[in-house]
Amino acid sequence: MTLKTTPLTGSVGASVEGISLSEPVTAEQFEQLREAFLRHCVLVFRDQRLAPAPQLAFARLWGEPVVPALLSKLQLGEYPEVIQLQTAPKELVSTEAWHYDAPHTPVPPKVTMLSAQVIPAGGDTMWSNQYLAYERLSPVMQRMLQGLKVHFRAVRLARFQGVPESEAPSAVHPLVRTHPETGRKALYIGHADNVLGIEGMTKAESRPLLDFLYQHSTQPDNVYRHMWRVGDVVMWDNRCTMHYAVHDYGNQERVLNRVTLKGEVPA
Ligand SMILES: O=C(O)CCC(=O)C(=O)O
Ligand SMILES: [Fe+2]
Repeated sequence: MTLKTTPLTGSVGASVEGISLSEPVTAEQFEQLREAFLRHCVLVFRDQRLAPAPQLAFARLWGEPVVPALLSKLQLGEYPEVIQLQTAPKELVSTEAWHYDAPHTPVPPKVTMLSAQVIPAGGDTMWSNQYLAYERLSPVMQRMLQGLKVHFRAVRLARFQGVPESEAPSAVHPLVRTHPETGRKALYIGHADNVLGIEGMTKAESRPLLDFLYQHSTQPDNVYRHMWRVGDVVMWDNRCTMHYAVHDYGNQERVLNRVTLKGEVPA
């Protein structure tokens, strides 16, 4: 089988055919996958039906699996590094908002990988390209943002888990981060609930700027929207994309197994 990569939009995402992720991946295949991953930021593999053990094995090729703190309740018994996402009430879910995974931690994960088990009608996931979000700003705005630091707090996740907001973990990271492997700059932001402000600025100064950057990042021409099928595996680069889980499926069943990989301190 030869591996074939096809872009899914002009901005972000590619689908990969000609590989079975439950079988050993050769060094040559991995190099092709790595190159595609760094270029397209999101990789889609259809018809994989990947069980937890092979999902973990494939994930380990890319890095070290981590168990995110506030999600430990969702661990799969036998595989604590695999979290199972299941249908939760729309009012509660933290993921129906554009976000990076865990920017409220000192070392956010670099990769997230989902393996679709049960898919309703709907329940799409969207990704934005945060390199392009940065590159499409004017040079003057780009310069203004250099050196700014953003204060993230896991407010939505805390609500979902029933933890008091004041106890939600928080962290400060650069607003413009440089990808450690590609050297490209990306906008590091998130939904207003989770992004408290910019260090040294008043709320009145930072809020309109952060709101503009959020809107700017998530324009339709910067987004790939994935319509899930059972068996899909999707992995994304959590250093240069935000994502948004659309909750339009009421209480229909939706189950995805998720692995995240240890990242680097954003710089
Ligand atoms: O449910 C989804 O489609 C994505 C959920 C999410 O935000 C994540 O797994 O990080
Ligand atoms: Fe997420």
